[in-house]
Amino acid sequence: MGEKRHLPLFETTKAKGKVLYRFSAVSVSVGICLIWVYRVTHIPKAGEDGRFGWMLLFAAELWFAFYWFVTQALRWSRINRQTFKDRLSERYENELPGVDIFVCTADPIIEPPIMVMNTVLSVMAYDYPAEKLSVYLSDDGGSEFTYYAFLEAAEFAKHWIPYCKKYSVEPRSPAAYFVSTASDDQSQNQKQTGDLALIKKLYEDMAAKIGNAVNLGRISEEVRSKHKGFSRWYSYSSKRDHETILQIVIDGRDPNARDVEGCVLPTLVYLAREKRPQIHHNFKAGAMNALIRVSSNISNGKLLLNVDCDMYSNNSKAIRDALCFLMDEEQGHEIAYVQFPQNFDNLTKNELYASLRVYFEVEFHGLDNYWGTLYVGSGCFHRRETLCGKKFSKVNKSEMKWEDKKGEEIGIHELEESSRSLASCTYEENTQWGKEMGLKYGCPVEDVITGLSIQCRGWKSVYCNPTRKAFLGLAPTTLLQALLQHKRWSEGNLQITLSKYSVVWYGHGKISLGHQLGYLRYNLWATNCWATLIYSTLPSLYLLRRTSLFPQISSRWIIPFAYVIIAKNIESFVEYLWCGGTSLGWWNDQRMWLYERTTSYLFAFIDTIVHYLGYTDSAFVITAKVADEDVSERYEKEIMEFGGSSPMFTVLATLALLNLYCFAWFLKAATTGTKGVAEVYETMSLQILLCVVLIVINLPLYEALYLRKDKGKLPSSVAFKSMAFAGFACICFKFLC
Ligand SMILES: *[C@@H]1O[C@H](CO)[C@@H](O)[C@H](O)[C@H]1NC(C)=O
Ligand SMILES: CC(=O)N[C@H]1CO[C@H](CO)[C@@H](O)[C@@H]1O
Repeated sequence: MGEKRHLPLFETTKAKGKVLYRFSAVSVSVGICLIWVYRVTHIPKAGEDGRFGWMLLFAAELWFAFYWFVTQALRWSRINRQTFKDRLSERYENELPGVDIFVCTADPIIEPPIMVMNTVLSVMAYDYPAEKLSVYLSDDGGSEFTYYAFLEAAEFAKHWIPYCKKYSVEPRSPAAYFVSTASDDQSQNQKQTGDLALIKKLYEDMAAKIGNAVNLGRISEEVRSKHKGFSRWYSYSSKRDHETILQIVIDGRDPNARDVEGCVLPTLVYLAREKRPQIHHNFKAGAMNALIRVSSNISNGKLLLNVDCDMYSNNSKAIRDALCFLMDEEQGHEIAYVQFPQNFDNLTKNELYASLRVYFEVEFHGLDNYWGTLYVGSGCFHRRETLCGKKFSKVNKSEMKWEDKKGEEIGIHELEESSRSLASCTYEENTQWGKEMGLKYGCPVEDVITGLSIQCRGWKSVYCNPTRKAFLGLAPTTLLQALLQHKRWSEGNLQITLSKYSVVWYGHGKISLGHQLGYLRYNLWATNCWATLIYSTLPSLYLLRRTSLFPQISSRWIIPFAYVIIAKNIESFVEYLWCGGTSLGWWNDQRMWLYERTTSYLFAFIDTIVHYLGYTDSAFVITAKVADEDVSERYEKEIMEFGGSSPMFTVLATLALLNLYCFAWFLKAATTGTKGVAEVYETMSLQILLCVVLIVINLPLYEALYLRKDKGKLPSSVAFKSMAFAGFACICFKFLC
């Protein structure tokens, strides 16, 4: 035993491919310096055409170089971590801490109750002692339907959990499990086939009941009379105005709360915190803080897990993975949280709208090298104490072990009653909640800022990314959704940069330089819009005037440009394939890179500035249109969705058309003009290449403008506007400027 104590519960290894990567990084940085030298020594003279464009391009290149340097901080040293769950069980099986799991939902229409219940069921069925497990559903929609679905799920869980344990099924979200059994049915024996049919029938009954209630738009009187909890909705007036609704649906301590095999069930709690129109509710951060307080009164687990309502657990042992870090004798007491990656269940093969693949497969492994993983709001295990504001201390260590509750047993009604006040909307007045305690308020990416403040209090964090993904959610399935998601992220991150929580000053002296750069990579997302806009318009526009902004093809200065372009792209291509993507996926990723930077980031940047100037209303009112039924069909076929008239689409179409017009004009002039064709190509080759790449990457957009007939094409209003803008810009640039 004494020997074994010294074997750690987790191990850290260096990622492969470091030498090759570092060589390419160093050589690219040499190339970048040469480009600067060229720019500085070849500035067009005053009065010569292109001087202004030259300066702008140089500024864009300086920015790109700076940002490129920042991203290298996430790649320089990458590490992987492995856990040893068998050692954990051997040593601590009886001392495992209580775990409180928070599932947050906000809207029964956008987040259908049946999907939410699959997530709830998947986390209820974790391979973990049920008496130590509690699941809390925070329903910011305050919806009776979600509550009803929750009651039905609690009934179904009595069959589902024993079934999962008996046959060790994976994954434990019923919907995902039934899909996986449909494709392989060899693995089951006779008995299981029978049980499977039975459980599937039960699931379908449950889904049908929930679906019926939602479709009817009401809960039947029969159901209402059976569950006293519905009486809480008598005083309910709207989702923005109601008292706290809190129900302990399954009380784990109750000897009658057993599954069909007679085993203990996890505690299950429904919470819709109090909402009043005049009091700000702070979105998800507010919901999380209410959950932290309510759960401390009911189960008070030492470990908290929060998941978004679409992120079901795909690995029933994930809690044990997290505990391997937090209970490690050597380093565990320094670790505040364990973040898992966000993976998606419904990506198509070539990831038309990109995914977070490179972030989570490459960059987070680099951040982890600084013990500095970001908290990204879902799939994260926290120590309760740290989330409640505890500073790291070497002396006063945090224990992550089970402690029996002392004191008298409180009845369930008293417990509900006392917990209810903790979720009232005035509870936080004059407290540190939202500031030093719990998740921080006032930023669209409250999770990132919360993670940073934990790290600045001296704690470490860990990134756990096993091959088999622990959580699977839903990725956006339309272009607009994807762009809006990135707008929200980049806007929140830019706000952090400009706030008192900016890593530059807030993190100064508290976290390492590399770690700060790692944060900056995300915090400065939005700022990329300007350089990208310059690069995707100016070189093409200067084609119209036949002004060259790059070295000639025969000049030696072309070499650094060519090298940086080629090496950078090969590197990102190889990296993408190495993370498990496809070649076409990489190409789609490049397109999304361009689209995000020229719309999401631009709008995020402008909105942030407008916000700082004191205007509260967003400059752009962007509404996501409700998708029609063929949207998912087109998504499966990987046809880009441009339906809906958003200003974002106008920007995209204008940029795409601008490049097309410039190229067409240039071609016509070059072939009929007086200047020798060869000479034109000789001096303008890089500009032509850039323009052609921009045109090729925009092919799906031209198609949506001119060729498609389905509902996902660009609306004609957007088409006219963008044609006018692009044409106007070209004419102005050619003749007026
Ligand atoms: C999800 O879990 C299943 C096993 O149940 C596994 O086969 C699959 O690869 C996992 N999905 C991902 C994306 O890792
Ligand atoms: C490719 C894929 O799995 N698409 C699915 C993504 O999720 C939506 C909503 O659940 C499904 O309708 C799609 O079929």
